[in-house]
Amino acid sequence: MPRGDLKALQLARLQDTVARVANVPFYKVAFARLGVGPDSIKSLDDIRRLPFTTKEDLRQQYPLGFLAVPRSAVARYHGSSGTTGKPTFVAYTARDLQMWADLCSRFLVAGGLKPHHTVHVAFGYGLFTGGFGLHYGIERVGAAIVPASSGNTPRQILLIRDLDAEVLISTPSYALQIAEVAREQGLTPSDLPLKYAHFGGEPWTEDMRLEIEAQLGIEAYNNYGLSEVIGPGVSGECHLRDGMHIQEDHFVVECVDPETLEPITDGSYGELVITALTKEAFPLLRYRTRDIAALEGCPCDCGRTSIRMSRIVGRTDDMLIIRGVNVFPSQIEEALLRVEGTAPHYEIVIERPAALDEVTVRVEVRPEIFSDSMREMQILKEKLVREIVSVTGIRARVELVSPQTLQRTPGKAKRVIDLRKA
Ligand code: DLL
Repeated sequence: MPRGDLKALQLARLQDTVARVANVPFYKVAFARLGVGPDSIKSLDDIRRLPFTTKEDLRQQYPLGFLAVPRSAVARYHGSSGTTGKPTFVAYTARDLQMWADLCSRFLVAGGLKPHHTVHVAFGYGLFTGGFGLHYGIERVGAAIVPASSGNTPRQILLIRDLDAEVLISTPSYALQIAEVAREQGLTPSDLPLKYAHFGGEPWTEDMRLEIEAQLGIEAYNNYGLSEVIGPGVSGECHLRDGMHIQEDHFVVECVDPETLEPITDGSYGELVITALTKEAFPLLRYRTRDIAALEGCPCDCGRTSIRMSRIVGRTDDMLIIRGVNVFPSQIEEALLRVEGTAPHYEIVIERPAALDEVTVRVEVRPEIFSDSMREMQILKEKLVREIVSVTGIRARVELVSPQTLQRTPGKAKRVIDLRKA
């Protein structure tokens, strides 16, 4: 769609959304406080007059204070995992579910999914939006689905092989686990029918993409979303894989300075703030995602006119401030993957034994490199320390651990263990 038409559509949909949420108690109070209402939105820039919505607001309105339709109109509930305390719930009308399937099918098609493909879905089917969200998107494309759900990796490999799946859908970290178990079974990438994968749900780096592609013999695509906004389907890569196309006819994505909340317009990194334009059951205005990324406005060679977002480089709540230096776990991943000899399984432990934070990076050594020679291991360790300093500017302790010792999860990997809060 030409950008002018797209902007006009966004404005009309934004006005409509503001009118629809005006009776949601949280927004009613916020609109009164800010002196805004449905008539205040004359241009897209007026979005800045609207209130932000935060995870904390969702918690305070627990379980369903943000619902904008009667309970009888709800067709499904999902929720976020709630690693800290209670989960947060989100709701969908039947029309929301149709629209969600469309959004997922669009990014899948942009990333090469064809009706003749067989797609193995290793996301959990449950409250998590990954499984069901992608499932109906694939169905909309007309491809065949293997709804494997998460866990039991040997069985996943059996299904992939025996049902000839060409496409894998999972978190990037779980794909590595599938690769690892396949290797243990003596399989090489060419023994697996996989050709493509669509990964999302957790941060990963460009080096991790290369690593997974090599290990599974696939082409891997990135897609992004979050349950509060819809689930997967906010954005995804086209075949050029140069940023994720934001589905702007359904979302307005702003990039703001997380401290001042002022807009960032020059393409540098900031917190993404998302307004859902077409959701009926649970439309949130200016949701502060805590995800840090940059927006790219120049047109993509694929011909799509939407703006694109970079990879998520971190979250405002997982940014580590180590002796005054801001560090994201993804930078540590980048440093580790630059050094030959370590496997892409790591965790970052932060402690504050005295006044200063101390960081220990535990990383697995590749089985073929793992050796009893203290000297060799010491050299590897020193290389890693140097690389971490060069990427992040901080000096971390590196602990090399034997292959297969760090915990594996079938869903999102837990990379950071923060003992300062214990
Ligand atoms: O993870 C939705 C999803 C499922 C997206 C499957 C893509 C594929 P939540 O559980 O609410 O929803 O977690 C959302 O996960 O705020 C990001 O921090 C992170 N995240 C999601 N996709 C990506 C990605 C789903 N491609 C949170 N890169 C978001 C980096 C991602 N982080």
